[in-house]
Amino acid sequence: GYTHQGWLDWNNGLFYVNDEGDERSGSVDSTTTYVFDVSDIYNPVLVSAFTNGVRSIDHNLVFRDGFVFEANYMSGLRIYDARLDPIAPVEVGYVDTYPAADANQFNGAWGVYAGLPSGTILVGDIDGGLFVIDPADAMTLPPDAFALAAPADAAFVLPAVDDLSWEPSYAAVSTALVVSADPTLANPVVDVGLEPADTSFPIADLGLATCATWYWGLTAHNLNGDTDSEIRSFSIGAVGDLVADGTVDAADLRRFKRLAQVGNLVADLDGNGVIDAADRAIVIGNQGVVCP
Ligand SMILES: [Ca+2]
Ligand SMILES: [Ca+2]
Ligand SMILES: [Ca+2]
Ligand SMILES: [Ca+2]
Repeated sequence: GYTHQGWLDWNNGLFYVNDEGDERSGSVDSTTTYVFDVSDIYNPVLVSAFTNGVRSIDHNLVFRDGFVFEANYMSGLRIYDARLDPIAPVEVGYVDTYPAADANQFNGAWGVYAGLPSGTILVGDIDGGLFVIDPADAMTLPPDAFALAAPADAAFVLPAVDDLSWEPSYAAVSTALVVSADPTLANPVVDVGLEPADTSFPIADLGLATCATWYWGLTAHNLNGDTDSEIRSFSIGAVGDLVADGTVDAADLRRFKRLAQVGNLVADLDGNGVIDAADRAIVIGNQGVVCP
């Protein structure tokens, strides 16, 4: 290889490094940049390498505010989002300053500057000259696909303790959580905006009716479009279905007693702040109720 240049992410103790020899020598198939952990400066460790799958050479890079901006010769400016996983940045945009080709040769962009207060990116191109780029205009891809985590599809939940959870979506600038009684998420009863880094939401905070099945999904958004998750369902049993399985029975009464013994307010079924005979009466009164 030929180690050319790099930039520090001070917060994470990482050093992003361009090797401009690996693509030429054939030791890698596509543009590859390396990440070193330099939090112990006397013991740097190569922790990962990342690629965008394009066949060009990486030359100069700048790290700023969680993004890696690279001047990658024939493939131009490449922008990687390192905010969610600093050792596995994901390409979220580009401006190909050398449209004629993407080979591993020394034409195109070889300098990048990301230090302007405005956030404007400057790129020097051997053939095309100076490019002045608003990174928002370079974001060319919608957010990455992402999976829902929990609960499992069609599971029963206990709203007082269970959360909805999911993977983050790279390159999202906002995320919406939608809950509906309809399997297509039409007419949502919940449509709440979240931060892209949020990966869970308490079911209790959704204010959903009990004895019902609910459908949920998320949409990740950025300037280039929306990426929807799958749609899953979960069901909430009758009040007192403390072993969440859709039926209120003796097992729920046993669980109520255990929760009450330790003062766990999950057993405060009427929500008045104390666990007492009134709560126990709810579990007993609902014995045999099957929901939804
Ligand atoms: Ca390289
Ligand atoms: Ca190109
Ligand atoms: Ca039950
Ligand atoms: Ca109570």
